[in-house]
Amino acid sequence: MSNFPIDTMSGVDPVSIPDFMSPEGMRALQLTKLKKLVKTCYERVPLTRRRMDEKGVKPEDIKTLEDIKLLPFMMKTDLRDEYPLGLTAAPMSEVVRFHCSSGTTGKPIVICNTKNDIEVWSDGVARSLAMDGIGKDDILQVSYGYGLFTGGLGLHYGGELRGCTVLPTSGGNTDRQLMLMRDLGVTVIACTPSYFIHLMDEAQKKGIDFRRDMKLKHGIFGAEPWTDEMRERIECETGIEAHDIYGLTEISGPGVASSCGCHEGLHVFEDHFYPEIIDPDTLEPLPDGEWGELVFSTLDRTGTPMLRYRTRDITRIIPGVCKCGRTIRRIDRISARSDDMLIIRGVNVFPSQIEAGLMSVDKALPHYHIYVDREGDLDNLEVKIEVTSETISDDIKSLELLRRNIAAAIQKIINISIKVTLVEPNSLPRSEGKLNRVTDYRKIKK
Ligand code: DLL
Repeated sequence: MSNFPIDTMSGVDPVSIPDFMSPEGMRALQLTKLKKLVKTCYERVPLTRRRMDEKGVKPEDIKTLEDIKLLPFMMKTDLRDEYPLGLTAAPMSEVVRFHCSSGTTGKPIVICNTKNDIEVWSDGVARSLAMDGIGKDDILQVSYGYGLFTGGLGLHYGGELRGCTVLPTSGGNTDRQLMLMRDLGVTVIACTPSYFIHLMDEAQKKGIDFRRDMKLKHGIFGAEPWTDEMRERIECETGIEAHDIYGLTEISGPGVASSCGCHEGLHVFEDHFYPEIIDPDTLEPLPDGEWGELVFSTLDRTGTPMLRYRTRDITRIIPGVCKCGRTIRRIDRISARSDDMLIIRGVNVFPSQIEAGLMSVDKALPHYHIYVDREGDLDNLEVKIEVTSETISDDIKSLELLRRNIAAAIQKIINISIKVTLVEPNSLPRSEGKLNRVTDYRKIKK
């Protein structure tokens, strides 16, 4: 994008210049863009206008960035209620592409992308790739699904903008994915972490060794929660560097935030996407460092602009400056969505806590599924975990010891008793896209 008050910075890749802006320069830029966004939404989105009128706020009342708290929030339910195009701010002649996200229930939501929006989005992806040292000498295999889901096309356009050679395999057909990865000397793969683990398993079955047979150096993983423990496991077994990329359809797609080589949180491309952390109960903004719900305002989007969109994702803004020298703020790894929280016997449990516990035990494979049920008044939590075929044929005593070790590692984190069951390899569900790791029979039985 060209609208930054910095023209050159020696030694910095031009696409990354905004990542190093002075905080004061960034705040000034954000305020200018926020004022414009509020005006556009007020003038063109009837729902926002109505809500601002109800609160007695006019666009002119936004004089500082802190004034954002005067503005109403937007939520996924608004996009559903206004389905399909009620929140669109641009004429349809300017919309070049729709994307949709379905969620678990009801109608999908529709997001309109103008040419400008695709450029903003691709800029976020290209800057994510640049942050990871990926560029024109890289071959990028995009194994996220292409279509209404933003993963495939997002990485595709951003990869091309970055100058990579893109291999658009989309999801599925694992044998072909591995064959092309090896034969074309792919250096970067972009897919969900769970699909990459599936590729690792299938490669192992075929006698393919990532270090020996592949040129793969980086994984651009996102679209679902995953843990640092999972990252370490992937890196240790394949020798690649695993990066975290975050985003959502409503705000553009992948490339809203991305991890750098320090792997201490994800830098938000805050010249495009203004982040806030709020207390989901009081809706009050929280100071840096405190965990809460992530809220975004899209500072540059014109098709379906979002003002204070509540993502439901739980994180915090990491205080302080990153060792990589980037000044754009960081959010912590998105380990949970408030919607994913399980309440077990009154205790809040997130699937990522279970993953962190089980990944700390050797021999536990990264394939698990969580089952929740209720007997009478008591909630039961069971975790089924795959182990290798060699392990499953161990004597009963060793298996029982392993089972207990895993249960203890998880219980140490979540503080409630659970049932752990070891199962054979390949017996739990796999997914080409986002993997659902929880079956809550309490909801199904309702
Ligand atoms: O998942 C966009 C995307 C595609 C991001 C490819 C990264 C890579 P949606 O389908 O709208 O968009 O789902 C958005 O997925 O609110 C988070 O809950 C979750 N999510 C996305 N990235 C991450 C991540 C895409 N890196 C929802 N870590 C978001 C944890 C993530 N959760």
